[in-house]
Amino acid sequence: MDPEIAEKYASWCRSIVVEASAPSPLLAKACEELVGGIGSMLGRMPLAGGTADHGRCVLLCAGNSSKLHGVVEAAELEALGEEGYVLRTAGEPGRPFVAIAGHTDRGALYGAFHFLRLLQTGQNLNELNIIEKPAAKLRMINHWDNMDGSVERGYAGRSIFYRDGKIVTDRKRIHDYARMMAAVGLNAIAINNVNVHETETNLITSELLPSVAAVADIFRAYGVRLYLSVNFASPIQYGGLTTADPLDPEVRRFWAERAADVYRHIPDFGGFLVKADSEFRPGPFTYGRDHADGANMLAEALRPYGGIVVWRCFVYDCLQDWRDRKTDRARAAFDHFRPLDGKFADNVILQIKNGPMDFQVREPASPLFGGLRHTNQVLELQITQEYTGQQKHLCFLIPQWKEILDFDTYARGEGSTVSKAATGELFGRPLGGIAAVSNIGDDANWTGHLLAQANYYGYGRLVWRPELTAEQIADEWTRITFGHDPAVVSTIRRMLLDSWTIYENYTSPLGVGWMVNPGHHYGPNVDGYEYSKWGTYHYADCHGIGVDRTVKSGTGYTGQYHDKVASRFESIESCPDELLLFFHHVPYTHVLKSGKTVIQHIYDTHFEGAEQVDKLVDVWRGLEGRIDGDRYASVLSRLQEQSKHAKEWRDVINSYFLRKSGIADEQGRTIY
Ligand code: BDP
Repeated sequence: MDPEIAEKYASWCRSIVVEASAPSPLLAKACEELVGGIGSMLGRMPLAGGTADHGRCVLLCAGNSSKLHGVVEAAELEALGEEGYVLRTAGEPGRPFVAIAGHTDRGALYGAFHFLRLLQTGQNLNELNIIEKPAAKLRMINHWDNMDGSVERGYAGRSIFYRDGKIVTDRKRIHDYARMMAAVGLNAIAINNVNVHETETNLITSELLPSVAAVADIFRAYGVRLYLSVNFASPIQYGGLTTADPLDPEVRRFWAERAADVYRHIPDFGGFLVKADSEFRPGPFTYGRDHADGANMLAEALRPYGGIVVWRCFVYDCLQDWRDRKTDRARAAFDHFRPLDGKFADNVILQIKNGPMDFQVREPASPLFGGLRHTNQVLELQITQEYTGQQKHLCFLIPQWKEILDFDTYARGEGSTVSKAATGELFGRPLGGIAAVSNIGDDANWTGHLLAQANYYGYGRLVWRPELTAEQIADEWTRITFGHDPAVVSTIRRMLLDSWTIYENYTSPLGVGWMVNPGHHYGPNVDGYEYSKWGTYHYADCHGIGVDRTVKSGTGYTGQYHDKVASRFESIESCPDELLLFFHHVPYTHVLKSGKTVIQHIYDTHFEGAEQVDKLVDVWRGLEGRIDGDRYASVLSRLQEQSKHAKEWRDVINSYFLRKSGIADEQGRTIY
């Protein structure tokens, strides 16, 4: 830190004064974080305790306090709700202080982290007046961690939670992780894979609940609630029953008992997360019941304790080949859940993936946003880079998420964004929020690719304040992580901001998706999913490519959107280029809005994308000596791998389309 700024900060931060009506563990943590954070940044430990009567200080308050008199009024505090805070510079001349005030201790904790962020990003403290509260109530992380220690779609080492069928006993990493979640404003975590494997995941049994409770304690200390993924067939598995039929009284009794047991161990348990009737997971369909029956049964079991059911909408028949074009995997979530709108209990939230397929590099927003009016919903994003380079490639996902959040569904006229639908604001729903699949593991730097940390960080920041720009988030993360050297900041910020476009350039073109190796989903394989049953096709032949999802001649998917959106996607003229092949089957000679033909666009973007990655390597090399050697080397080696791999992508895709179309590259470049 610049010594002059450090000196200024030190003058404010000599002591932390804590004010609360009652002692609170969360407030104690907030104070601990301030002391530790300030101490490590300034090299001088502030004094915790003391009074605000001597010189400058930081005043940390939960609830009303006489010290806030004339600084933050009671009504203003109350308006902050459960999680908001005020950061304000106040006090008499000669005795000024910075107030960090929440209506609750949780608000004060988030305020403390915000204060630390101000120091990390070099802000002036003299005239602070910041008032914040989160846009989304539920700000959740889903872990796809398995109890054998593996992580489904994990690219950053092994699970921090499990080893050999048990919860780890050394929980230091979990503790650090809880701090990290709170630092970016997250408040909920599901700690096990949505694919709850029968034989090993028995976290809701009396045997394992004590260790689950110990993990819940760690998260609670930082304001994070614990959730568990459950297997819909648990009554058969652990209950000795022969059915999991949601309307069966014995099944209902089983779940009521499990819920009671869970809450005996974890009184503030969040609830269950459920993947049912999807990709071989059991569900209500087996018993001729629908998903409202299934979700409501669990909701009833959790209701006495204030728990909720987070029920996933990622439901489709993965064994259905729809080459007859009568069905379409993209349609599945809407077709299943729209008819059930209004039938879910009020403690059920439907968790909807951002797009209708599955976390591809580019998809339109799911039509369920704006399509469900009487149902709580939560947006599901994927931080882990399953289809976006698996944390070997650089892909900063905030711009992608922003496009989704800002997508206008027109459900209630202009301005009916996905963000408002997910938070519950659009239809006045009591529950709502955003969930995302974690990208962390036990790698020392958490995320494998160091720069992939920016996705986790940015996720937290964005769900707190969706109006933050990708630029702001990239800038913040870079400064917090690497300091303020202007060359470092501008280089890394630019790399992050360009990376999604670069990745898209050399991978699946124009929204068509899926040209990856089946199974592990890393690397190019143009026809890998073209002749299988997963419903993920591009229909390339010698004439053209793309999926006709129009009402007029295709699968009718466009009709799931509200009129204004539907007609934009339905017509080739108004469909945005970047989604053209998601919605339309066109000849290779079709001319895009950019003026290029589809085939030339494919060639150009693939050559360009691979070159752009080479440039990323070059600009990163320019930072040698400006950042520490370890981090420099670790990012460099990932970028070098990306550069090699981007060329493989380029060559596989370009040669495939050259052979399919028989149309040469206008620029005569070599295509292998
Ligand atoms: C897909 C993943 C698969 C997950 C599934 C899901 O490939 O591993 O189980 O999503 O979200 O993206 O349930």
